[in-house]
Amino acid sequence: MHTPRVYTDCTLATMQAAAPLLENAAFAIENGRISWFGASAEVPDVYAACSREPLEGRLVTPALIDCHTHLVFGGHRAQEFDQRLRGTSYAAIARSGGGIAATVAATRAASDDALLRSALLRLDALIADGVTVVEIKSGYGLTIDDEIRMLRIARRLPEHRPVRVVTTWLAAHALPPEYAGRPDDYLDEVALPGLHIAHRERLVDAVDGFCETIAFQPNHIRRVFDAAAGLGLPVKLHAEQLSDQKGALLVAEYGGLSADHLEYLDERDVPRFAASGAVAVLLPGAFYTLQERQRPPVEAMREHGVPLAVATDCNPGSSPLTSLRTAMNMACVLYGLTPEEALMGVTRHAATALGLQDTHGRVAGGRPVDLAVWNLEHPRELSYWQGGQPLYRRIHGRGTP
Ligand code: DI6
Ligand code: FE
Repeated sequence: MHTPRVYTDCTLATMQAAAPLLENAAFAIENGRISWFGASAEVPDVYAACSREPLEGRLVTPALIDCHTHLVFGGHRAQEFDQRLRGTSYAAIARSGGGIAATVAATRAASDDALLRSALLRLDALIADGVTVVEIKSGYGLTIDDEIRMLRIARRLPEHRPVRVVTTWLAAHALPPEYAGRPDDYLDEVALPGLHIAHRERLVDAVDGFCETIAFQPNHIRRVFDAAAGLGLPVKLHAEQLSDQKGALLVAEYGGLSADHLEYLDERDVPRFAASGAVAVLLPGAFYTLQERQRPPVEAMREHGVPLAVATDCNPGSSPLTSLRTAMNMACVLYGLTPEEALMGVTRHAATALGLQDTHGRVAGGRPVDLAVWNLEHPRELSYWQGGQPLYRRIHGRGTP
């Protein structure tokens, strides 16, 4: 039995629908769980003898969740950034053998140690922004062994940092050169048997695909989703990033966790997507980096009650972004989210996108405690400030991250 600890004098963003923001708030932690929260002036008598820490008016939020990243990869693609600024398109670079294929070559060539070290550097940047749960995808190995290697390295990160890692099988990310023109063979020989092996080794929390003209078509994604369903694994999809492939409707049909990107989602498909309950994960870092013009149909999704999450999509090609607060700022400035929606998008809705809604993303009695304390007064400042290091500290209980 651990003595409870009481924190007072904070502004508490609970992310609960009923009382989202409590001013002059306090909370108590017992055995790694939130045992009470409420007004600073009303701390129950049972906590009278406990040690108290005043937070001096600081903002407290649930620790942040980055629900879409490709954090483990070899090398970088700064030269492609240069090429794009000179007018070559992302798709043209991909077709000429650069793009994802370039990172696949660099990832295959990198040692486990090199992959781990570079992922830790990016993870440290996310952590400095208050992130404690990170989703990480495979997808730069594209052989059974290299895809599994990526997920193993992702799963090792919590041995080095106090985070929780959720891993996603994304072998259907791009067609490796050795399978050019033979997507079904690639699925038969790599993506699908590899999924079975990785699942058996308990390395897979969910299954993803890149549904795009330059990647896999809906009929291929169906094969991947059928395999996931056969294993009882949830699905998600890179959908409608560069064109409307009706990927979001596939996610809806399979009862998936989320459809991610959605710039080219047709407004007329929003009601069906909304009815599925899946989360729309907005990735404004990719939109910004690729200088896209078409925005996701945010207003229609809002109207139909689609939960909107926000993530970095940290990857070496379309979104070399390691700041979730910057993604929040971009979601507000580029997509018109409110700062409240952006914070929901990296807490409550991000948790739902990972199937963690019962334990993460909200402040509620009895839940494991995982909180971020900020040198800020109001939640909207999280989306407002650009750069800087407003994180004061993290509070997490035994048994968490
Ligand atoms: N996420 C992805 O997986 C692709 N685009 C995106 O936003 C490609 C990533 C890459 O270019 O490496
Ligand atoms: Fe992505």
